[in-house]
Amino acid sequence: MKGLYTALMCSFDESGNINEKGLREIVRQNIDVQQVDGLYVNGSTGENFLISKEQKKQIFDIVKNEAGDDVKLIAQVGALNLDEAVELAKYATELGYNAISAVTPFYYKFDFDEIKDYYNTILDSVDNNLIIYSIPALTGVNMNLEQFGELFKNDKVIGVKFTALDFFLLERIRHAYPDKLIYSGFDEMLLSASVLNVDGAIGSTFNVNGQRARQIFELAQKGQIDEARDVQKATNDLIAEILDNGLYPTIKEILKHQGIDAGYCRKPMKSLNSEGVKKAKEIAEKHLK
Ligand code: SI3
Repeated sequence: MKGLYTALMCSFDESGNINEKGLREIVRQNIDVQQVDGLYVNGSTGENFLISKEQKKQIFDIVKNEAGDDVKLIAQVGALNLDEAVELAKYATELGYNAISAVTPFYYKFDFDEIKDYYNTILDSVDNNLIIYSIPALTGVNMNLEQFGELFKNDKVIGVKFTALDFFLLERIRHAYPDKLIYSGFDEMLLSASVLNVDGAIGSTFNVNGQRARQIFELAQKGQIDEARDVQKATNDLIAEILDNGLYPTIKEILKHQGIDAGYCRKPMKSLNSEGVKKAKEIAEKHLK
């Protein structure tokens, strides 16, 4: 399960329905062109928290059907409704997803016992392994080293997708739990995470910049830090402009510019106005030629 995973985008039509043709094209783009090792399905980038349970299942179906066994598939099933998370975990497992992942439960201020119960409840229901999805900036949930260790006591918790700025904690987790998988979550910090010996990365910008992500990761693994830094610089020049223009809508516009039917974002996320669309094309021309 090591390697680089795209946090997969989904294509929606203007009414918010899944655009199956577009989703299949995005899957193929990631497998055939970006050549990532796997896909992380229904994460933040997939606008998971804006869609219905039935749509989540539909996306799991389409992606598995398109990807087959070409790459590894991780199904993000985390939901505030624990019954839904369990149902999705079972669903994705039956489809053949290689692992599941679940965001830490958010919005209410759950204590750690509640968080632990959430993960163990999901895992008790399926014969599959789980990757914790930790993204404190969006969830407000900050777990410490000991709490990660508590969750890791369940053998089916095989790792963490670490989307956080606290690299002291990342380093501590790496050394305390060498057998658990750590995936870097911030694409702009991939080199720094790679130097700390993460096992892989999961990123939204890999939808359009996966090849550079691989270069950074592999150069760092070989100890070619100067070269890796150059590629990270080129990557961050791209990411800075994407973030400035609007993260997910800009990635979608770049995909469209490359001939992929990436569709619209789900409301309340807005799509780009004509100026934003123009800017997205310029970003693609400037950084992804
Ligand atoms: O679940 C997911 O879609 C992700 O893997 C998210 C991933 O960590 C991204 N984070 C968010 C909030 O989108 C990053 O790839 C991020 O977009 C990128 O580093 C730009 O900041």
